[in-house]
Amino acid sequence: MNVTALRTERVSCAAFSDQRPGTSGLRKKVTQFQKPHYLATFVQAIFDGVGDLKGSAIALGGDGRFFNREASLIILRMAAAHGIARVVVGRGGLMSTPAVSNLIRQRGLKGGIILSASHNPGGPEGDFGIKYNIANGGPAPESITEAIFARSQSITGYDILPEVAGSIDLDRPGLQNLGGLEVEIVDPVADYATLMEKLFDFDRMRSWLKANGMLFDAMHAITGPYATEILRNRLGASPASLINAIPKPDFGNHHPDPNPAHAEELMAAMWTANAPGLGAASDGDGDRNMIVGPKLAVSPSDSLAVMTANATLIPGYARGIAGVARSMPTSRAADVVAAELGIASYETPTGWKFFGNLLDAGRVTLCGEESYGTGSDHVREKDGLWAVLFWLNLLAVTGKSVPQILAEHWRRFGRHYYSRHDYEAIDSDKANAIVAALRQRLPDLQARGHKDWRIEEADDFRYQDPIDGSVSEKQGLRLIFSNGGRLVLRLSGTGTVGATLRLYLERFEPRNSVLDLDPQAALADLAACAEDIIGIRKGSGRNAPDVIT
Ligand code: VG1
Ligand code: CO
Repeated sequence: MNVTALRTERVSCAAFSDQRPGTSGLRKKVTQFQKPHYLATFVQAIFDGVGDLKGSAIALGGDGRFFNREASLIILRMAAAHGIARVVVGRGGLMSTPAVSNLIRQRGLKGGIILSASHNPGGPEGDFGIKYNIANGGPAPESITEAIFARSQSITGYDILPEVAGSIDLDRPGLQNLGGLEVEIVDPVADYATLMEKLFDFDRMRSWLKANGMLFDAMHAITGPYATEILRNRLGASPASLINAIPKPDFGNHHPDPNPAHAEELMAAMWTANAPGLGAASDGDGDRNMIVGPKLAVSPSDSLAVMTANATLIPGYARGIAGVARSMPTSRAADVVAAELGIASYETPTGWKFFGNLLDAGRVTLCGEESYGTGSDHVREKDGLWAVLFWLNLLAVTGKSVPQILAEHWRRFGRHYYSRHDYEAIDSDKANAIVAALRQRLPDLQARGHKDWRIEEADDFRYQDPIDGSVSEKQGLRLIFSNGGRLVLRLSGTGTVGATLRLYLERFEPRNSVLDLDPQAALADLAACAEDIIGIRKGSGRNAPDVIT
């Protein structure tokens, strides 16, 4: 090969002002990422911002959405130009977020790049995203994402191996060379499936599945091949128990978001008379999960609490768990369990990156978010299929149904009625004004309220990481009521159009009170109170939330 052709090319271009990573990486419309130099400048900012990647080995995988393949090839050419030694890539450029986390950890890689906008819609008109994970397998902490952003703002160009210098076949397993860079294409599923077999009792789960059946909705996203290997091949689930299991670049035109609003097909099936014992779904990149029983959708906050209470029944956690962490807006159901079990509990800002230090330090074993995310110290990301297998294992060892497990849990610990109301893609100025107005009024809100609802505390959540001491301010406005209720308001950091306001509502009922209400009915008073105090509808001009979960 011509030696000059291998020489890297320096492309000069201007910085883009909108490359600050949000809750989970940089997410924009595909059309934005397709603009000349847009992806490349951000990748260069990652390489420069992270700092010491030259000569190291990293992972690369994506959720298969539109632009995944093109982006993978650009990143490989840039990795070669930057002097990275090896990139381990999922076949086809595909790998779920938890599997990338596992790959980084198992292979001792320096870090990894994940191409995903997670639950956001895909396709040419949809969203794309990119994020960097560090050597522990978890999302880069704010210190690193801020360094990446700072670099993106001063960038004047990037280095890339010219296309004529060679190419990579993303579908061919094994080692290939690209201008001195070793590219190793691996099976995205095998190692992850092996890890799952170590944590769970596959024999009992197999028998349970045979008797009770399940329905898993992969939402045309990345978990299709994982579910096929684990649920069908290794656990013997019937072919009919997997739906939407073929990944598509546009997710079949659906929102790959596992919640009752978006997983319609699954919900309909679980509300029929002959519903299987377990229903479940996961999101675009495979880190979220929804658990559904016959005619009952498990609230993610309850799911975390149930897992915490029952962890020792699962082989991987039989020796007990160190503690549990939840993001601030997640209901406090897990805290009640932790207190009863005498284990530690932590409250962190929204986003998995805040759990990393607690997991690394061995302070917690389980973590969860209200946004259909649960995970453990087996990786450093939330993990959709892991959560489904956890529940499957729990059902198999207890012999109880999902509704029974929930009812017994509430009778033991009380129930946190919980809901999130999302007002999506509203005008950014209006959204910011609503948040700013509430923030300003926080000191005056003490003792204000509505009927039985009296505010006891009102603050702007500030988190100090107990391990490294780093501080994160303005992580959500909290109104805590004297009757144990709570309202939280925050702006989403994953949307790509306008601003999305999230209102989180929570009300606690002790063990001996009414535990079987419909959550929306149970929270109707609090919702009225929220409108009274915060005035989202008035301020945004919307009559109702776009999505209620
Ligand atoms: C949302 C969720 C948050 C989650 C994040 C990434 O963030 O609320 O809990 O960690 O998405 O999940 P936000 O800022 O829009 O509220 V995923 O599966 O989209 O990577
Ligand atoms: Co996700």
